[in-house]
Amino acid sequence: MHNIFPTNNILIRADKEKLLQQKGICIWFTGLSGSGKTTIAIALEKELRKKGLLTQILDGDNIRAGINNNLGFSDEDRTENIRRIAEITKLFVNCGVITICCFVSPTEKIRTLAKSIIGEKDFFEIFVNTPIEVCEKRDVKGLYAKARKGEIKDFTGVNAPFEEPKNPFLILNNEKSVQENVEIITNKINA
Ligand code: ADX
Repeated sequence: MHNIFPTNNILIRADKEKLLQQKGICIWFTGLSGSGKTTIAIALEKELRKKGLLTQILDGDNIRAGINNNLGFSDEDRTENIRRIAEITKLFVNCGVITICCFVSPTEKIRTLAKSIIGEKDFFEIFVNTPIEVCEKRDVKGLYAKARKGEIKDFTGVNAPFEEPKNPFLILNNEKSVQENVEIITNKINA
C-alpha cells in the first residue's frame, strides 16, 4: 500500500460499546446452501432485538446482489467475496454491533481468512450441520436440481467442496427447531 494512511479508531470502540451497552462480536454461520443459516440468523436477530441488542445480518445472496456483484464461485472469487465481507464485518464489530454473517464459506482457508481479518476473539464460528440430502430435498432456490443437471458448475456440495469446520464454537443440528437453535446460541454467547 503506497501513499495510503488508514486512520484507526476515529472514536474508540469501547466508547461506542458503552453507548450501545453491548459488545461487538461476529457470529459467523457456515454451512451448505439451504442448510438454514439465514433462517436461523433472522430468528436470532429477532430474539436479540427483544433483549435490546443491536444486530446486523450480512447474507450471501444479498451481498452478492450488491457490493460483490462482480464475483462468481471460483475459489479465487469466493476468497475475495469473504475477504470483503470480513472487512465490512470488522467495521460493524468495531462499531459495537452484533454482526451475524451467513456465508457458505466452504473451506478452512476461507474461514481462517475471515477470522484473521475480523480478529480471533470477536469471531464465533457456528457450523449449521444440515446434511446435503436434507438441503437438496428442500432445494428452496432450485439450485441443487440445476447443479445436478450440470447447469451450475462449482456448486458447493455437488461439484465443489465443502470442508467441515474442524473446531467451531458451536455445531447446530437440523433436527432441532429454529427456535431451539436460537436458544442454544443465545445461551452460549450469554446474550
Ligand atoms: S461463498 O462460498 O462465497 O461463501 P456465499 O455464501 O457468498 O458463498 O453465496 C452462496 C449463495 O449463492 C447460495 O446460498 C446460493 O443461493 C448461491 N449460489 C449460486 N451459485 C452457487 C454455487 N456455485 N455454489 C454455492 N452457492 C451458490
